[in-house]
Amino acid sequence: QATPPEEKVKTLDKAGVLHRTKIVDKGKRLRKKHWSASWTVLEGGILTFFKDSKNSAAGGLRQPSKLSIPEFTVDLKGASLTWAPKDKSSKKNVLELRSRDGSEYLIQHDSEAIISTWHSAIIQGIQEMSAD
Ligand code: I3S
Repeated sequence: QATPPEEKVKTLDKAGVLHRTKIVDKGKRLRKKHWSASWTVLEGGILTFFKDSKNSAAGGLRQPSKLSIPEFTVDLKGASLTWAPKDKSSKKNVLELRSRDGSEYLIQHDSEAIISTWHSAIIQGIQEMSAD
């Protein structure tokens, strides 16, 4: 008797305003860091950083605008996440996300509690997307 297929585990969804900067684009280190506070959404194993906007920096946890345009989308399948080493940034609470295509992002929030929930959620997303 065949066992029923396992139900797909839902990725933990999360959204909020984070500071982020892309530092490597597909293996190529970018010359300049551009930190910005932007609306960030984790949904279905994809992390989306929306374009910086006045609204996203000031709007707290509300979605800033229907017109927000994604700037970077990171497929968490095959990605890895670590706490960034001190030489990557002088800021506190910085996460380093590496995507499978060789891009790297730094993600930061002044609140250790908030960055920790993002750390857990992204790790969970990576595990779910990368499971067989
Ligand atoms: O890796 P860097 O160059 O020290 O990154 C800093 C710069 O991006 C800096 O911009 P200016 O070069 O325009 O000053 C930013 O203001 C800093 O925040 C960056 O360093 P941290 O340590 O904050 O990631």
